[in-house]
Amino acid sequence: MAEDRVPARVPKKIILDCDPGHDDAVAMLLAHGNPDIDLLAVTTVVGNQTLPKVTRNALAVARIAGITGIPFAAGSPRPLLREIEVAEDIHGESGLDGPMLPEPSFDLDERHAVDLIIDTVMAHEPGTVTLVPTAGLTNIALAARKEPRIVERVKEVVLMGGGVHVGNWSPVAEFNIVIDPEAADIVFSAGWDVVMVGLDLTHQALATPEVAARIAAVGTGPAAFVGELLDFFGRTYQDAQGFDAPPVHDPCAVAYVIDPTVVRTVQVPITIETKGEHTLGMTVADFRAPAPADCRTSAAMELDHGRFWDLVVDALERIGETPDTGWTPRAAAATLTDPENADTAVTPEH
Ligand code: PIR
Ligand code: CA
Repeated sequence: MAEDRVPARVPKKIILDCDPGHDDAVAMLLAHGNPDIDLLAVTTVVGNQTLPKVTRNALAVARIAGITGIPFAAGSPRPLLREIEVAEDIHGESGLDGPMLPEPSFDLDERHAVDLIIDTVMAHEPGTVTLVPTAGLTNIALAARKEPRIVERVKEVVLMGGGVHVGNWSPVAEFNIVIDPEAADIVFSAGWDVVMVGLDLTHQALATPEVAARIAAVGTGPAAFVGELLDFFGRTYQDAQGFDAPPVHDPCAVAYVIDPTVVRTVQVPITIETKGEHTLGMTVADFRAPAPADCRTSAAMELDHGRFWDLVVDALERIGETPDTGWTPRAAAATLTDPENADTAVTPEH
């Protein structure tokens, strides 16, 4: 039959380097639930919160999402040169405030994230592994310096960070770039292909009330968890930046890997400002002329909002209910615990 001759779609192999982080958690769920992604490893780096906090959060999200059988490793506890700067106003004291978080159900890989990234890239065929950083670029820069052969071997780097016409941590700089501008400089100038999924794009990925309703309608534990994440994220984004609906940045990078037609990109030379007094961490995009033929950087400019959220909802539907999440929805917890303990994770007794 004709169908037999249709080649099976080969899932795209990715390493997610993150700092969960509400939107990082959604990126993990999308990568795990989408059949066109083969999630090889998850690595963490200081960013939205300290390294121990974001690493714990990554393991908690893994348990809720039912991610097992792949390595998770902790990476750099501070930027290359700068002091640590966390995004507590947006992500809270834990880095993932809002839902209660279960204890992790498996241990970290013993390797440093930088070594896990290098080992994973070198263990796969050249041109098959995509790096998806959704945090400061410290681990990725260190990996490129420690084992320069990964620069040629990686398929491309699809990162959430930066922006062409917009900042969020300063008027012109985005958090993931400005917290470690030297690392960003190394990554953008290394010579591999870099797709900058920046704020121009991610500020279109708004979790509107309609989106929240679609996620709630999935009706599973992991979907309810995303609902609680977005509730908290929506409130802090309203308070801190006056957004009516929160922009869910990090899954946009994963969505681009799944289906590049969901995102319109333009090839443009991009350099990182590492010295500016008012412009530190700016991703300087040169639109004066068409990009030269050897330009290896591009910027994401336009999102298909409907198809992006279709991908997220579809991933949650495929994940379905997960066994042993150790997670209790807030609404259920309120009836199971007395208010004094409302902030401690509880496992209901059946
Ligand atoms: C989001 C982040 C940091 C600060 C703010 N204000 C909002 C985190 C997200 O996890 C995302 O990766 C990126 N950094 C967006 O700037
Ligand atoms: Ca992030």
